[in-house]
Amino acid sequence: MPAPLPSAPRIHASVCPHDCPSTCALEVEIHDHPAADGSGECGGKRVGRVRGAADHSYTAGVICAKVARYAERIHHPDRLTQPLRRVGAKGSGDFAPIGWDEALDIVAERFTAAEQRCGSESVWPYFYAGTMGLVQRDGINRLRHAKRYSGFFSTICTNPAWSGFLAGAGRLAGVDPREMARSDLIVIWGTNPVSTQVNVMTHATRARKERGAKIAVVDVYRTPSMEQADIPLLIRPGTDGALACAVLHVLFRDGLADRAYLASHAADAQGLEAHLADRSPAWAEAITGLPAAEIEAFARLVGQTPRAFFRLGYGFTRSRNGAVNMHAASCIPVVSGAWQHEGGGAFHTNGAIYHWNKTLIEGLDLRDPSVRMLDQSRIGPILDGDADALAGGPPVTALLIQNTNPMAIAPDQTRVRRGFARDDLFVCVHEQFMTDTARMADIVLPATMFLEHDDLYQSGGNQHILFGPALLDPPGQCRSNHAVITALAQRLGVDQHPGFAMTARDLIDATLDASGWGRLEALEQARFIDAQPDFRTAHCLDGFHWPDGRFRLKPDWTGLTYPAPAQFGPVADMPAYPDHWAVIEAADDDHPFRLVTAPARTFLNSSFTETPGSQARERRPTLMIHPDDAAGQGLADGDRVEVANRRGAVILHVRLFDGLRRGVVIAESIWPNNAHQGGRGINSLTGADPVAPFGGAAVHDSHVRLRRCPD
Ligand SMILES: Nc1nc2c(c(=O)[nH]1)N[C@H]1C(S)=C(S)[C@@H](COP(=O)(O)OP(=O)(O)OC[C@H]3O[C@@H](n4cnc5c(=O)[nH]c(N)nc54)[C@H](O)[C@@H]3O)O[C@H]1N2
Ligand SMILES: Nc1nc2c(c(=O)[nH]1)N[C@H]1C(S)=C(S)[C@@H](COP(=O)(O)OP(=O)(O)OC[C@H]3O[C@@H](n4cnc5c(=O)[nH]c(N)nc54)[C@H](O)[C@@H]3O)O[C@H]1N2
Ligand code: SF4
Ligand SMILES: [Mo]
Repeated sequence: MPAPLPSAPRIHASVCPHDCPSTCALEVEIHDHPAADGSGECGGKRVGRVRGAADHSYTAGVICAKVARYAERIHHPDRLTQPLRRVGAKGSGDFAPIGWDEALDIVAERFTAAEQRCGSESVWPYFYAGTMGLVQRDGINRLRHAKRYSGFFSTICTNPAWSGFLAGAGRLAGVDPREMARSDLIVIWGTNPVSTQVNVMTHATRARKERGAKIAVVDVYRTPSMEQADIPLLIRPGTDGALACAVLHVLFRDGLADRAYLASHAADAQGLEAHLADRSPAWAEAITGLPAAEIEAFARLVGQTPRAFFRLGYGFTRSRNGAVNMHAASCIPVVSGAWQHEGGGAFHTNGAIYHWNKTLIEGLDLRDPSVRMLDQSRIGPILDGDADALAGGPPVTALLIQNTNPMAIAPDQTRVRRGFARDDLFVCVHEQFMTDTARMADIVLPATMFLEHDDLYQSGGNQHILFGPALLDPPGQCRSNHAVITALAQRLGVDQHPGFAMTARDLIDATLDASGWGRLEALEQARFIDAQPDFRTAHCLDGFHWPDGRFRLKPDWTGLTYPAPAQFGPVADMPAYPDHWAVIEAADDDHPFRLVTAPARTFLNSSFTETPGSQARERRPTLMIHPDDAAGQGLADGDRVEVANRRGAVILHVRLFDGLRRGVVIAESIWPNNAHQGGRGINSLTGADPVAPFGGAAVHDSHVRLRRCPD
């Protein structure tokens, strides 16, 4: 008897939970699946197609291919569905199923034992943005504050970018990104939106179609975004400060600086002009590799286009001079005066517009500021016992990990591995898949996916607040992060905080209310809140976010106090004005190449590396190299090559590619370790030394040498 056809799918509103600035509003098809026994009964609900919401003004019906295929991920046969206990050696992958109660009891016992031995700071809750939902991502902080466990400086992604933007504008907000559609020049700087946040292209290409706008892309290789650009600006990694200085030089030199605007809206314009006198396009050509004539032409177009929109990404800040480069680029639309015009100005992120009160979610009322904070990016040195990275406190002997995969994505993997392999370290990983990190755990707990739990989302790359409801029963025994945190708080005797007694829904409702965004019911009805500030505010017409309202062309780096309470790295050496700060890991005789580990189009960090659609597209870990460089190294297309520096070595396959400057190589990332021959992943090559002024990982700033592997 043929199996009955699935019933017609129902469409439900949801939100993409992944770590992507777009935070797309989704429409998810869900249908009844026939039972496997052929009885004609319903065998559970399944996800069908996932689309972008057409009536959401930023998503505008468009999402990326990897999320459109989400059925592959949520119904993946390799999903973790039961708690596991390690029975073999660390990292062996030998686990046996156990019950939830037993698993949670073990975790609570081991955390208590760690605390009794070396104090509460020896336990480190370690989490990141695998889900961007405020309840499921940040609730772990409530447990941390209640128990006075070590704090978590989340540096890895945003700190160089945010501090660079803040140093000038004073606030993490910018012009409405939908205004790109009303621009005449869109400068996509150090981001590859075709791969990493597709909706930027929706609005930028609309401007091109409707107004004849030009699109410029600044990157270090010919990305899919640069392929679509009218003005490709191909530079060497870590040299954006030099490009920005030369553009500013031309603006001042050629009478294209808006001096009236500078007089009312900026500080230190005269000092900047004098400083730039010898930062000419020829000077910048020598540093960036971009011909001076191309810099001149771009600078003149910027100076002559009032509606010039600078979409500043993260990629160009993942270098040791990243904060300086972000600040330098952000000075351009100030000096040209573009900020005053509709369709002009700058946008990096909208983090500041949401004014959340997260006291209930994070237990901020329990926070003790004297408890030590540990730097996310330095997990390698921290687990490896580095006294400086441990901030003078006890060793970390217990980890609780949610929403992140540090055994693949954190820099300085040689030390990360050594740390995770320690016999005296207890590790609990709450995950959806058996990731590289879960494989190193003592206890693995199975986690829900976004369609299986309730959560609240904000968009960094646009201006919306959205609710993502639980639409499906979780497979097997999966539990949400909120459920795990609450169960651990009970076992550890710290569940008095009201946040532990509430459901995720109640936490969302109360947080919306406390933050001035109304109640959950209203959000559910409306599906999303457009939180865009008005035009005057967004364009800083009445001033930037400093007491005197003036954009800081000469930033006070040591005076910044956000995004972290403490500064790291060589802050005192940061240049006073925009400049090329030569702290990058320059090529040398032993390491003639500079490596950038840009994102792969159908992976999201290390997520989606498990889905067949993404694996088929990305094929295998690859090194893109200029054909002339390859010839010089005796490398041919398809050869295996060992890429190495003092931190480690990785084996990749060569792909000849002429869309980059000589001496630059690209490895689109982040593959699981075991996808590489030898089991070493790309972050074996990247450094964990902190980026000034607030830490971060310079994952696009490594020098390497190449050696052809014998056949
Ligand atoms: N498909 C996909 N989408 C993603 C991700 C992913 O891994 N894959 N990651 C997500 C996350 S966590 C984030 S934070 C965002 C980040 O998204 P982006 O802001 O786009 O930042 P990156 O992904 O680091 O890099 C973007 C581009 O920066 C370029 N780049 C590197 N160094 C330099 C430089 O020195 N100068 C210039 N001008 N360009 C440089 C890289 O070549 C790359 O093309 O994307 C999110 N979206
Ligand atoms: N070489 C190199 N390294 C990089 C980067 C780079 O460009 N190059 N990019 C850096 C950047 S920008 C970032 S943000 C980091 C990101 O690195 P990660 O934070 O590790 O991001 P993902 O690899 O996406 O891992 C998220 C994990 O969370 C899990 N997860 C998702 N939702 C949930 C949930 O609800 N509950 C639980 N318990 N787990 C969940 C997923 O299964 C996934 O394994 O990587 C950084 N590392
Ligand atoms: S573009 Fe980003 S936010 Fe949108 S569906 Fe893809 S990963 Fe999610
Ligand atoms: Mo990120």
